Amino acid sequence: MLSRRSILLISTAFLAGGGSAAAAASHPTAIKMFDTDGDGTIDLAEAKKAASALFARLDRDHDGTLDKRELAGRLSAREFAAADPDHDGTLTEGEYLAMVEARFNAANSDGDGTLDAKELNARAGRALLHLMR
Ligand SMILES: [Ca+2]
Ligand SMILES: [Ca+2]
Ligand SMILES: [Ca+2]
Repeated sequence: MLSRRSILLISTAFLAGGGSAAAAASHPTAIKMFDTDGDGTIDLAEAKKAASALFARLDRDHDGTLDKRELAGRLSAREFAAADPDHDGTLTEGEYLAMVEARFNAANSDGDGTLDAKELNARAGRALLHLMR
């Protein structure tokens, strides 16, 4: 259990580009943070609500879009280009939430419409969490 947790910490820190490994350490806590209806899983509405709150927090100049500087390494250049179909160098909240929905669906490997702790712990689940906190 300890070694699996260590691997998770290392890979999460790697994905975050050297971001806070401590903040990403506990996925049961992540569920508690975002599970507003208290059913023990994250549904798409809960994921989008958290992502919207993060979007607002990251939008430092309050122009309603996120540029690469505001995203501060959350997305790779390739991910940014894929999320920015009009190539204007910024993401609207709609573009951001479309990416959240795609990552949510990728993470929901059993197709039941919600993410449990196991799904959030998987690679696709961790990629989703980068857009939520
Ligand atoms: Ca829930
Ligand atoms: Ca902005
Ligand atoms: Ca699921």
